[in-house]
Amino acid sequence: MAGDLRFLDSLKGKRVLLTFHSLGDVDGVAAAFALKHYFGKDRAAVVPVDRVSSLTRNLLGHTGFSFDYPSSSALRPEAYDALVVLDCNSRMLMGKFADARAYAVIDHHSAHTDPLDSANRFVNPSYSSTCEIVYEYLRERQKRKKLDSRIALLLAAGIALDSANFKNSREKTFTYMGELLSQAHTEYGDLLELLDMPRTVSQRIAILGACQRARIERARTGDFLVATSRVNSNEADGAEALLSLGADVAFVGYAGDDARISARTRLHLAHRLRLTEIMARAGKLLGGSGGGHPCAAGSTGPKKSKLPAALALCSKLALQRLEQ
Ligand SMILES: [Mn+2]
Repeated sequence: MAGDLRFLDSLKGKRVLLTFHSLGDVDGVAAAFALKHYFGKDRAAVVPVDRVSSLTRNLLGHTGFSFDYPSSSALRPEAYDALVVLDCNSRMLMGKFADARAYAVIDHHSAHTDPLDSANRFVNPSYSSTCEIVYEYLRERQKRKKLDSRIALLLAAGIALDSANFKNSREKTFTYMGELLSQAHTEYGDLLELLDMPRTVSQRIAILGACQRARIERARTGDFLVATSRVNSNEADGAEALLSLGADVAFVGYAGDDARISARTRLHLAHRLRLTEIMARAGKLLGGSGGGHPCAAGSTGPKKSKLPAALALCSKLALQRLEQ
């Protein structure tokens, strides 16, 4: 497979700028730091589009890495030879980089309807995570040379999180995790403990609010339940909570600076539901786009007033597909 990423080979020693989607998560950030170390940590740089998740900040603190620029606004793009976008293939999610010409886009999400302009592209949803793609490349290129233990820990964290603890995994994912844990000198249990962030009170309020306001619809055939709800923050946590409480599909909306919907479903319903396609249609209604994973997808757009209609569209499409 590393052959598919051979376009990265020429970047060694170059001034490479590495970035990832808006509201960066561990997977994108870890993949970026791993490649920065491989290309040459004095010349390559990592910059977030905007802020990153609190878990990501925790892990960076733990491993001692920091961004070369605090945000893309502090950046001088002319100082770099190539832009590499990780864990994202959507213009909508790239903020200031939306119109940049990237040297490469590397992602494990399904292809969005608003692709980034790039000379090279590796977008393959059969991988659990961008960290898995990047590790597969590095292990072939580095042969027996071990990774920096902190880089190995970050990559392992990215795989654990984006595979949803191996729910979205292939056999190879387990092999890679074993190799990474050994290079990180860490046991899996200790990794999970490191990634287990206690919920804040605002998260708990959002989750309970999502349950309180949930609208439950039952499919006319089968025993399927579709839940839709709205929250004032943490829509992804809300959707996950509804699923864990018994919904088969959950759509949770949020309207702040923009409108967002977070969607979740169970693995065995993923093919039937085609959640990423539902999110693409909802995203269009919101004036933006949508996509993601078969079991965890999202849409976002500027038209906040369309959020109720977009949520209604989501539940209608989900019910239709479950009743087929
Ligand atoms: Mn990812």
